[in-house]
Amino acid sequence: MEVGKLSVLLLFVIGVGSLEMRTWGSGSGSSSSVVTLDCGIHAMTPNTRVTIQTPNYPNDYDESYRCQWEIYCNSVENTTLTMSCPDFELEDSANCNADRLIIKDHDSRDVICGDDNPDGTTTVDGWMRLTFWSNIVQDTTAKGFRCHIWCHPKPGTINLPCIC
Ligand SMILES: *[C@@H]1O[C@H](CO)[C@@H](O)[C@H](O)[C@H]1NC(C)=O
Ligand SMILES: [Ca+2]
Repeated sequence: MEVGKLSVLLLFVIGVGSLEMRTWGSGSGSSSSVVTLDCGIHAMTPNTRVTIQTPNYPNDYDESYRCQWEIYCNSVENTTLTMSCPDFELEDSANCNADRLIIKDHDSRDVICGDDNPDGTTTVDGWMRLTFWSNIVQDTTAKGFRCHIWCHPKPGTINLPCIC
């Protein structure tokens, strides 16, 4: 894809994301006042944080649910992302074959479940992709998670303003 088309697509996704966020914030009557990211692609800047959580949190998440969050911090090469998760509880299973969270950065890929809290996980640069997946078996869900993701500048680097 051409860079121009890609940035238009990115802006569109970010635009739709923030629109839905506002709709949720005003209409859902949720007990939580925390603004959380919708599934999709999100851009952020150094020294800020975003929050993701499972649907219905702190009540149990749904069966057969998938959500992927792709997060970019500008500039990607001069930043890292660190997860801070006050709460993490997924259905536990061998090899996380049931419900799982997949955490991917440009260096590695981790699959976690149960109470294997990813708190403190730090990426190699300012990009990560988180995929939450609950299985279709009509049985176990759990409370799920809420995680904050902080973007920090790498020491000794300069973060140029985002050109997007
Ligand atoms: C990253 O940091 C280096 C070193 O400070 C700087 O020269 C470079 O321009 C920065 N790159 C971006 C894209 O911000
Ligand atoms: Ca399950």
